[in-house]
Amino acid sequence: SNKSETVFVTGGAGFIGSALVRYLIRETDHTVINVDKLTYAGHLESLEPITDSDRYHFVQGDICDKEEIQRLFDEYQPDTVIHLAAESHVDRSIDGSAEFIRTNIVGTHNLLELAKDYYESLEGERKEIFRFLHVSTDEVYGELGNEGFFKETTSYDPRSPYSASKASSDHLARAWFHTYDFPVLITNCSNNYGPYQFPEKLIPVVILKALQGEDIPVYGDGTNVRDWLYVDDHARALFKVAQEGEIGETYNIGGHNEKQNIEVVKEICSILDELRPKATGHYEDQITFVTDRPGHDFRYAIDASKIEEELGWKPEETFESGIKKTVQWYLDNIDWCEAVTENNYSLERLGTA
Ligand code: NAD
Ligand code: TDX
Repeated sequence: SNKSETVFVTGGAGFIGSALVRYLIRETDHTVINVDKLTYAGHLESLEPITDSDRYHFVQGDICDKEEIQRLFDEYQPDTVIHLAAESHVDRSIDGSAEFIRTNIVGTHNLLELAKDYYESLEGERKEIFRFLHVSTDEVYGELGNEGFFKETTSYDPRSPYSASKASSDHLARAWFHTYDFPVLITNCSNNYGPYQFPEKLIPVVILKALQGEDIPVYGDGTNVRDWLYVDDHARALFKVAQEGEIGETYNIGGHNEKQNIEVVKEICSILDELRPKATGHYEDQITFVTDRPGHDFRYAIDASKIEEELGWKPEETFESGIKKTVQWYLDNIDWCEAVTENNYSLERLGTA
């Protein structure tokens, strides 16, 4: 629809959520309500490029908080909900799963319940256009061997506390569609990379460790395969599914960029050799093979033909161009990295508390 709508985004201060919010403010005339708890992974600095827009509103809130979320639906009357808030890091889920259960499962359940109540209170066209997009991951499908791709019909087989919690939330979202006719859509996307990714995920870890002259940690033998998608391509796909997807359907999103971890790491090292040469030696010399992640999924690969054929989406960025842009972004934004990793981060500093 071309009419101006209100989009309620959860987790909009995170990596993908902030890319989506920046996209919505820049490329559409929709109003955006960004509800984010600001955990260690949420940073208002990532929204600075659009914070001045009068179509952008930030609320610090927890998706598990019933009264607050209900109040926000009543106050802002959204037309679309795009739910990204989650605990997202596999290694953290292995060290402690409680927050993953709380936010990803209990929080999603709470949001579904309150969004359904709100939806049922709508009438006429407002009710017809309402949609709830639940944003998920390819990790719910488990791991692949050397062959094959995840399709929307692939059986769920999550193997980490993180992916098990996401699988659970996907099942809840799907149940709300079948049981209550609540207008849910689900997306399952492969590994994202790009600007503003928190320095705990592989690509920013490699860039920052390399620049700091530290060991670059590669789990196991580095042959595990991930399918990489530039984050802005994901943001565009999410908006397209929210607008044009068929209610009750699931869409896999991926970039056809399968790479072994070691290939990715070496590619980043060689880009850095070019952009920021070391006085002696090469960044590759810092690569260190470390103890493997427990239950480390071997390979992920997405078959994205459904979203490509039915909705006409396809990635714009190649891995080669996207990874260069990403490395350059981290070189230019070391201050963002310092801000998001410091503990005394203050809301007042950004004037949006
Ligand atoms: P992220 O960790 O960078 O951001 C998560 C955001 O959610 C943070 O801003 C955090 O403050 C917020 N949040 C956490 N708990 C909350 C709560 N209880 N209430 C409100 N806000 C809360 O994650 P990301 O990488 O941007 O991922 C976003 C979503 O996309 C997640 O649902 C994730 O499972 C999914 N996903 C991620 C990838 C990827 O490669 N990063 C791939 C596919 C799907
Ligand atoms: O230091 C590292 N060394 C390393 O070899 C890190 C942090 C990771 N790895 C490996 C593990 C994985 O095979 O690199 C690969 C990518 O690791 P992560 O960046 O932690 O991502 P992954 O575990 O694949 O999960 C990501 O993609 C799917 C996101 O974190 C999830 O939120 C998303 O659902």
